[in-house]
Amino acid sequence: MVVSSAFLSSLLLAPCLAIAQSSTTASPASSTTAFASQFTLPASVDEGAPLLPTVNDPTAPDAQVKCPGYSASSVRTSSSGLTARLTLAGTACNVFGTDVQDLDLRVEYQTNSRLHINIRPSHVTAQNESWYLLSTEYVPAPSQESGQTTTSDLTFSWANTPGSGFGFNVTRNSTGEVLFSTSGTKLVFENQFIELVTHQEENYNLYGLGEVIHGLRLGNNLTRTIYAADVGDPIDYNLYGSHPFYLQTRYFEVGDDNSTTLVTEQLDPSNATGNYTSSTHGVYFRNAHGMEVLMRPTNVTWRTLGGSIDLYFFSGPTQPDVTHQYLDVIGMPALQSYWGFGFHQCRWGYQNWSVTEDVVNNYERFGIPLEVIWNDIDYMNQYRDFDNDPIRFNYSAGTAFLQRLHDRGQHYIPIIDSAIYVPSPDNASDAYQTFNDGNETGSFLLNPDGSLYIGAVWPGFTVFPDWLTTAAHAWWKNEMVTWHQKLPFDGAWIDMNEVSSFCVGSCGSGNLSLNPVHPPFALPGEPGNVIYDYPEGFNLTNATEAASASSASQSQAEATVTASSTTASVLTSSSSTSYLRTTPTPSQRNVNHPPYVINNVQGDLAVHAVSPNATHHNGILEYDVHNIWGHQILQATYAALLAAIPGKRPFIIGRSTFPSSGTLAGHWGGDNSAKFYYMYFSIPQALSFSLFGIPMFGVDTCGFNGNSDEELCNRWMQLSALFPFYRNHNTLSANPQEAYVWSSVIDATKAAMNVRFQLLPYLYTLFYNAHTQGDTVMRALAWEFPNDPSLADADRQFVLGPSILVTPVLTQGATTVDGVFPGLVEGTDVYYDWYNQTPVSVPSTKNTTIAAPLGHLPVYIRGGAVLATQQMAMTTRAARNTSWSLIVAPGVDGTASGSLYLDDGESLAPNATKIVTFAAEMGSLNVTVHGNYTGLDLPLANITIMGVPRAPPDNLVRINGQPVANSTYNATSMTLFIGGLEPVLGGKIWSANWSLS
Ligand code: MIG
Repeated sequence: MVVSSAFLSSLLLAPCLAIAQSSTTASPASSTTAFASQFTLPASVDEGAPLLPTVNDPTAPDAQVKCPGYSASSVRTSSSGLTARLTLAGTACNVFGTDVQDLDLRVEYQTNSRLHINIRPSHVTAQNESWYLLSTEYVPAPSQESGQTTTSDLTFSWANTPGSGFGFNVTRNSTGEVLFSTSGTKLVFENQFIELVTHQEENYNLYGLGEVIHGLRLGNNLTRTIYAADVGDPIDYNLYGSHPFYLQTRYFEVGDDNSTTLVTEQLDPSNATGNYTSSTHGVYFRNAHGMEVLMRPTNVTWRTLGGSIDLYFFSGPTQPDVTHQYLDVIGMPALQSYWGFGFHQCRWGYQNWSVTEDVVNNYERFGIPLEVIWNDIDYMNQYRDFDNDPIRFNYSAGTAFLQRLHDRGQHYIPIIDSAIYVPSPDNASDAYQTFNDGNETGSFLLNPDGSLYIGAVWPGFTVFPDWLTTAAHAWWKNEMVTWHQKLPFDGAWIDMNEVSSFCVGSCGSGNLSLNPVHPPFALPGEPGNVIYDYPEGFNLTNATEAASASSASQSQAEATVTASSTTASVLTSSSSTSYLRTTPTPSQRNVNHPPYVINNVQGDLAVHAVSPNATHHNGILEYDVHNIWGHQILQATYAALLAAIPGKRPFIIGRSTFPSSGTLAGHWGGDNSAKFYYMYFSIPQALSFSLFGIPMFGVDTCGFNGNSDEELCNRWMQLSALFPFYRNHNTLSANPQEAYVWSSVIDATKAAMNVRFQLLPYLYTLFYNAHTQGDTVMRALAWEFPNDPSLADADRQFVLGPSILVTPVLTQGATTVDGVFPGLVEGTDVYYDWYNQTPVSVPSTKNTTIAAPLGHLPVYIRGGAVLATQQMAMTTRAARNTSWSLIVAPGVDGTASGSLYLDDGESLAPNATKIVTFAAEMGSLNVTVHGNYTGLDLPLANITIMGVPRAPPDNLVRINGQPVANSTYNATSMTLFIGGLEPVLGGKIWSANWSLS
């Protein structure tokens, strides 16, 4: 193929791009789309300017030294808050932008527990000095609750301090703690840089600030860059989602005289033996710009590339309080459909309908429940959205397949990519109506000159929806509804919505006749891509396979030697590169290369993403709204699914998220690898998303990149079974890892699914509580046991709701796992082994070694719970038809309680619901029914009461006063098992109140 001169010249014009060799490739080795000979973009199209992140740049100016700060005047105080003018207190420093002379401060006591502070420029002096104030149309920003007076538990105070100027404190009145303090530091407010420095005590406990792959507790030596990025789960870097929210917990040791001392070290379980309390608060910085939070030993510094200071403070004083208060602002999590809690199987590389259906059939053949089968981009016609490949995934065969799935109570989810193919203007047969429809309605992002912004993703050169237009939302809805008429899918998997583009800038402009172009890198399995290795210990546990794998990778390595030597020379030559540093131009913004360089994982802001200068139809630059692109496609998709499937809760799993995304969608952890440490990271990532209001979370079980193996997949299929979103997903050309691939994994999966299915009514009730009250679903130990400072960084265990403790094996080769049973040694809590129902005996130390041979997931019921369970079945629809059981697990005081939410499991606004509450104390259980949903009024098969010290005398087990014939006591496990309930209770267990004594 001849390379167009327009394309070459566009490369030559780009100053920092070296021209790598261009090549044509035949159809990719294991790709499922057969292309004709195709132009491959050179790797250089995705290279940005060489940048040194400011946090790593020893020559960078220190704004705290150079800048004058502000001074407050015209302060007006009212019962509901305060307003003031902030004026630059000296000569402008212009360190990373142009200083703004006058700012407006507005403080609002919004509720008793919520304080809002906004600082923004007083007036816009020039168009190109503007700062984008995030519209409430896109991201909610509630104002004061009417009638709010000064009963707030938070107090805002301020002072003009000589030398530093205006600073403020936020104090919690009930505890007297200063929660947030900028006193004595300078406020810096420039058109491309805002800095707010806050004081912190030593060893502070901060959580959140996502999305990041990191331990749950963030520590005090971390720069949290927030800038939505398409990148495969690097540790400690910015990732897909943007969540500028943190939760902070302080622990206090209580002295004999009731005095309290702040705990400033991380305690381990053995030395946390005193008497402690804690308090927790939250801070949300509502800003969609590229951002950085510098966590340092005694301060936390916020920096953003624009916008306003829009801070919400939540007084807590407990984690559940803070989460409720935060979710009051950003919105409660969507209630998921019941079927969404079934098991999902996905992979990149199911080449056609019959391969896909084989997977479904294999699950059935091996007796493993499967709820949802997914297709990745393989199904698309040359990677075009809303367009199935006419041969491999044609609509009529697909519709018949989906009918078979739906008949069996199963579901189907396709991936939908964020970018839209632009057909070649030279080739009439390349026409693509989806593009035309969007283009005609002005639904796509533009260049500053008003032409289409054209990047590159899987299909070739692409455009990107402009979600700030109503046209784009209408167009997207129409596309989805039309496509749904051809193929009745059940939900949507939204990928690449950071929004990702494989080249810097509008690389397709002038080059469209080359379309469809191949991405500027090799796909998995194509020559030149990475060679997959295996998880840790594979050579020990799979010796024979390991030997053949190593010889295979040897020959693969020889085949790719050219590619890797190219990479090496690129690295060598870049070591001599000098960095691009830009300096502020008065009153102008450099959006592509801001003077302040955030530590973006991709370097240049335009690498592997739509460039900051891409322009919305209303004139707003992508620079100002980059982090909400991912959220807005979820909004559009939610509306579209509701139109396509009226009245049903939209099922959406999205990659890039922002505060409020949980009201629309769930999230998966992105491109992890088949490594034990990524299995560990799934826990802190999930717990962080609990704080972000996105409880529908799970990761690519068994690992995305790389080859999984039997041991890892065995452990991981078990662990993920206790996560809300349970999906196995794999990359293109990696070895298969469906649960039926290894016999031990089949057994382990069924064992863990058995637990999951029994707990589905409980999990669903937890989601109902999340949706209605803002409760979390997956919980950190620290949140459930707030007075134990040794749990501050506990993230190798978790609690599902309040009552299910999960202590997984996370390391290769282990047959035991160390974990804690919080409160057990102290005598405040008891636990029961899920499998044998026996109370856990009190260990001598808090950290306990638990037997966990391969195939066993340690799960415990925390005393104090009444759980209503159903049974495992091949689908959740079938499970909903099984009879009920009750588990009563008393706490140390002998009482237990619980609740159960019931509805049809799918209606957005169910016309009938039911809530059943359970209250047990020594010798009795009362069941109270509210509401009129009758769909799950099925028989009660049995009741298991745990921790019963001795057998009750004959005939003394009664229901509604009538003796129950069938009860057995097991002295070893101390359980009382009561069966034969149907004659007494009838076949409709939730139709009326009843009691057991
Ligand atoms: O960069 O659609 O995170 O789950 O399999 C690859 C192919 C694009 C990234 C997603 C991954 C998905 C893959 N996609």
